[in-house]
Amino acid sequence: MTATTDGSTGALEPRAPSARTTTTTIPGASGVREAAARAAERSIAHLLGRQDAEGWWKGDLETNVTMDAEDLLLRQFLGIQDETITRATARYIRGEQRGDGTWATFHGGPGELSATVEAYVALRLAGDRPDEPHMARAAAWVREQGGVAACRVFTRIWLALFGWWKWEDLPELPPELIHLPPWFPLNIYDFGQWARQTIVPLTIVSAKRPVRPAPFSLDELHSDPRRPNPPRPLAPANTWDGVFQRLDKVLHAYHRVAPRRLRGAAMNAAARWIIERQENDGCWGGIQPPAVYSLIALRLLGYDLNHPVMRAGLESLDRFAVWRDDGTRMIEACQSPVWDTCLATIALADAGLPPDHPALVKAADWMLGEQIVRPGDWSVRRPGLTPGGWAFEFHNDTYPDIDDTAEVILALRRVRHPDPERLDAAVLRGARWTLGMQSANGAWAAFDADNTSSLPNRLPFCDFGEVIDPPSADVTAHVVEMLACEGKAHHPRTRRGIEWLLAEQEANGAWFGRWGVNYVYGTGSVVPALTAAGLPGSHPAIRRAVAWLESVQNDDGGWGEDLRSYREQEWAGRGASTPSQTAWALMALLAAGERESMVVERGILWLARTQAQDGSWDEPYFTGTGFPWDFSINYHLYRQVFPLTALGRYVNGEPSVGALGGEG
Ligand code: R03
Repeated sequence: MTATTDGSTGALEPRAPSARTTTTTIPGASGVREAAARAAERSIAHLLGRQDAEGWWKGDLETNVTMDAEDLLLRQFLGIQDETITRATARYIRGEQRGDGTWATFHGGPGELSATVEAYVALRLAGDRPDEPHMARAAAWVREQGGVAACRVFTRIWLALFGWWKWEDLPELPPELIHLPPWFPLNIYDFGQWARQTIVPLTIVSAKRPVRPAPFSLDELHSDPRRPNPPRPLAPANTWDGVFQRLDKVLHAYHRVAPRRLRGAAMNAAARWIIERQENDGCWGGIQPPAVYSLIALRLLGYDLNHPVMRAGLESLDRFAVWRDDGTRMIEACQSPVWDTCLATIALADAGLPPDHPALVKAADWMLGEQIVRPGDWSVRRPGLTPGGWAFEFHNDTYPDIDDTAEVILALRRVRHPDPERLDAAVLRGARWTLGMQSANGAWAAFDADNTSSLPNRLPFCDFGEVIDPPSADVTAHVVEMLACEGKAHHPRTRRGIEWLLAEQEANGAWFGRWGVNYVYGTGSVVPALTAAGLPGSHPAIRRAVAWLESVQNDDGGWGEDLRSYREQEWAGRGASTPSQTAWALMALLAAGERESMVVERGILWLARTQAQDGSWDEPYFTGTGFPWDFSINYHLYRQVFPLTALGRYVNGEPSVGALGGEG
């Protein structure tokens, strides 16, 4: 796949994965081992140099310019524009535009309409004129793609706030939703936690239908300015889409006659729900969408910008801003310190750092302080379960996640902490919470148990990302690996998880990756888990996975997988080699007993060859997944921690199960 000058991809169909065919001369096993040891040493030094004084690691969480555009739109709506922020943010947005005038949602991706529209509007707010070449190119492309009318609902909500789109041409979100009990279809707990936290404030916005004066028109973004929203045909009445489209029409009619007291009471209940869930640092769930929509909703209910809730919320958003050396400001959709710290701890330990190394003890201390011991929204489905999970972010007590909890436990077990009883108690509590969060099908999801209703996806509002949180192979694998290391490989719940994983293996031998790209991530998560749980490398499922990984290794010895594999099967395992994905493949192959194979040696040499002098790796490609295809993440620490994990396990052998601690 060749990237052209503007970052877009020259080839749009899978080609031989690496454009360069390099013949790597294998320097003999000892040579490979030495190269791996040297690269690991340099990587250890690099990673240790990036640990915060408090003990955590946090890499930038890069996504796409809708985050930056929505920051400027929010400031415009609240009347809190700031010239310095506008200039630095606009500079970042301009820098992400490609030669064809579009913005994408991942490195090398195709132009994406909603991101391009939001970026265009943000630059107009920053003073860029429609007749400037970069703006005219963007607008022309937008019109070709169907204009604003073809954008996702979220984008059209942002435009409706300024009268650039009609509220009646948006799906209705009635605030009365808040009153639906947890057993009623489409109650807010049927939605994934991120969707729940976003929809509740949007029901207030949808009811209020605010319109701030638009500082300029956007006629140039409509394919036909005389018909900005050409009517779309209703789906047949006997289809789910048809049913929900008609329901939406009824809700629009209800909006016009809704009794003011009833609607007011519902909005106040929604406001209470929102305020109860604001975290100590002012954020909501540690992610951008609930924060921006909660601030708008509360403002519409009369909360002054100086109200403590509003001030804390705005300050929390400021902390999502990364001010970069080039004078640009990038907004993170979320922050990943817990995730980065546990992964860095595992990498350093598996690379041979002594378990009582000060950096590891400091990291363990910080992680222990992050354990969540109060109930969150997850307890609606698990009322009797004792809290004990970890979240992804600095402050997010309401929504611990199972993935982070499993990986934190695996990390803690690699550290010899001066207070072992404290560590044991925290691990035990976390493992019990995780066991209690198992879904009915035997697997684990990210934030909730049994969050699998098929109805939310059918709502006209839900046209972006995922809106439910079903179990996935990668999270289930991380849990199974953790339970095995805790001596629970034969626990009935662990066995159910293993059976589920074996049943989920794809025909080609891979596993799907929900929170990482994609089949290489899923397979790189599952194989180490199954072998940690006692499956031999000779198990047919493991052999099929090894065969698949060998079949998709690039000519240069690395592995890579383009995000297009979420859309087109032929991209499965195909793409330019990247450090994190090469590492995931190696972690699976090493766990499967392939240490001596040429395939592994070529992969190890690819990592050694592509490492920078300072011990780091570069990775412009996005290998993290927020929502398959719709929302991709470049976790900037992935390119450092996973290669070190793979190199460490190649040099030192697999972390031995059980020896890491935990009772039988
Ligand atoms: C692999 C790590 C462990 N994992 C944590 C994953 C966290 C991923 C970042 C979450 O950030 C989000 C950004 C979002 N955007 N839009 C939405 C959203 C959610 C999370 C969103 C989409 C649809 C709806 C509501 C919000 Br409805 C930018 C478990």
